[in-house]
Amino acid sequence: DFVRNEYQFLKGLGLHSHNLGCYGNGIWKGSGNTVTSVNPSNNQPIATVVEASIEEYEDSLRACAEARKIWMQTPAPKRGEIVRQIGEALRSKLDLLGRLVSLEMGKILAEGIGEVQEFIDMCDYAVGLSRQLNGSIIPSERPNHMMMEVWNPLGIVGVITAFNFPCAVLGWNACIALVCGNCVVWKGAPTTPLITIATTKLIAEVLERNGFPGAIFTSICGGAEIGQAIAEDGRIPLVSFTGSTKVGQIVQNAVNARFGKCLLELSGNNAIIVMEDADLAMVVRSVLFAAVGTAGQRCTSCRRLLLHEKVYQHVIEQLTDAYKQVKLGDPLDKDTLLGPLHTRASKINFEKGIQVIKSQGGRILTGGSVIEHEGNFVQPTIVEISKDAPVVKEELFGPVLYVLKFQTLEEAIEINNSVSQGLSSSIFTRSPEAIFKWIGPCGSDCGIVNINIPTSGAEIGGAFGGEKATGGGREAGSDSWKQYMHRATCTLNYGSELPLAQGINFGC
Ligand code: UN1
Repeated sequence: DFVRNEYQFLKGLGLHSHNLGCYGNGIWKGSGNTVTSVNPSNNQPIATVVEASIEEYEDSLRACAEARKIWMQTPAPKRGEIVRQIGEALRSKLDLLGRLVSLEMGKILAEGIGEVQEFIDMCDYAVGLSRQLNGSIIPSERPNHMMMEVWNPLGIVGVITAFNFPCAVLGWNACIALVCGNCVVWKGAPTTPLITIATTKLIAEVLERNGFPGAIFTSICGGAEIGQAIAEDGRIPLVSFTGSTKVGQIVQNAVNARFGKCLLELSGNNAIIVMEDADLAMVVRSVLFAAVGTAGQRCTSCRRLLLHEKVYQHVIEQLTDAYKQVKLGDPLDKDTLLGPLHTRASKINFEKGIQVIKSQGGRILTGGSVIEHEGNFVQPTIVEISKDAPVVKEELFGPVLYVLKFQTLEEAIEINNSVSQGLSSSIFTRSPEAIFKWIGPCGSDCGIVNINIPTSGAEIGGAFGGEKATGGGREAGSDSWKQYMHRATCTLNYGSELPLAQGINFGC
C-alpha cells in the first residue's frame, strides 16, 4: 500500500502507509497530529504517522509506572535475557532497519546498517552487564559494623533522541536502562517517526512474547509538547536527552526544577590537530570520514582542522582533492559517500551559514554551495578562516570544515579548548610526548580524547559524552550504567553495642 514501489520493503518492519505513533500500555494508538515522514533525497512523502496526544502520554505513563513494579523486581540477569532477545530481533532485521535508517534519516546505507549494528552491540554488552551490576563493601570505622553500596533501579528513564542517530542512541540508553531495572519512555525525533515505530515494534514483540507488560517500554511520537511533558514529569527520575545545547538547557532547567537527574548529550565542536610528524595519508582519510561522513551531522563530526604550519599546504591540497572525488547522491546507492542533509531547513541553514562565514572573512577552498535539486543536497565544504571568527565557535550542523594554522602543540591545545563545547577531539602524531601531553591534565578538555583516529565513530565499550556545553553526560560503556541506578549506602551493625561514628558519646 506504499505509494512508491521502492518503499514496499517497509512492510517487513511492520510499517504501513499510515501508522499509529504511540505504544503505551502495550497497545498501539495515536490521536494527536498527523505528520508525514519524507525522504530527504527528494522531499517526497514516505508514509504518515499519527502522533500521541497529551492524554495518550498520560495514560501511557500511568501504565508505565505500574509496570515498573514488575520490572524492578525481575532479577537483573532475567532482564538481561530480554535484552538479549531484543538483540536477536534486531539482528534478524539488520538490513531492513538499516535501510530504513538510511531512507528516512538520509545517511548512507553503510552508516544506516552500522547504526543498527551499534544497537545490537549494546544489547550484547548489556547482557553481560546484567550479571555485573556489582556493589561494594567498604571498611567501617566501628567494631561489628560493615558498610555496603547497593545499586537499585531508578524506576523510569526518559529517553529523548535526535534525528542524526535515530536508532543507536536509543540503544545506548535503553539497553543499559532496561538491564538496570528501569522502564523506558522514548520520544524519538519528530522527523524520524518510522524508525521509532519500527524499532519499538521489535522491542514490544519481545516483551509480549515473554509475558511482560508492554508498558515496560513506552514509545511516543511527538514534538516539543511531549518532550516538555517528559522533562516535567516527576515519575521520571532520569531524563537522557540528545540534541542541541540550546534545547538541552531548557530540558535541564525543567528537570532540575523537580530535582530530577539529567543525562545530556549536546552540541560538539570537534577539532583534529595534525602535528608535523603525523602520518598524513591517515590524516586525510580520517578527516574525510569525520567531516563528510553522515553529511557532517554527527555530534562528533570534525568541524575544525588544526594544521601545523609545516604540513598546512600539503594537507589542504590532498584534502581538497579528496573532497572533489566524494560521490554525492542517493544514500541507498552503494557508491554514495555523501547523502542529503536531513531536512529542507538544514539546507537553508547551510546556505545561511556559508553567508555568515564569508561575512566573517572565511575563504571557501572547496564546496560552499547547495545543489539545485529537489533533495537536501549540499557540497562538502572546506573553509580557511581565522580562529577568532565567531562562527568557528558555533556548531554548524553540516559538512563544513574550518582549517586553521598553528605553530606549537600548546597553541593547538589552546585552540582546541577555546570553544564552549567539549565533546570529541583528536591528535595525529607519532610523538609520545605530544600524546601524553594531549591526554593529560594540560591537554584536551573534551570527554573524548583520541590519538591517530578521527573524532567520530566511537566504540560502545567506552563511556560516550562530553564536557562543558556538551552537557557532561556519559552513555554506553564503562561505568555509565551507574547513572541509571540509585546508589544505596548501607551501614550495618551486627553487634550488640551502638558505637557512634566520629567517636561521639550521646546520652547513655
Ligand atoms: C551522535 O552524533 O549523536 O561516535 C552520536 C560516533 C557515533 C555516535 C555519534 N558512535 O560518531
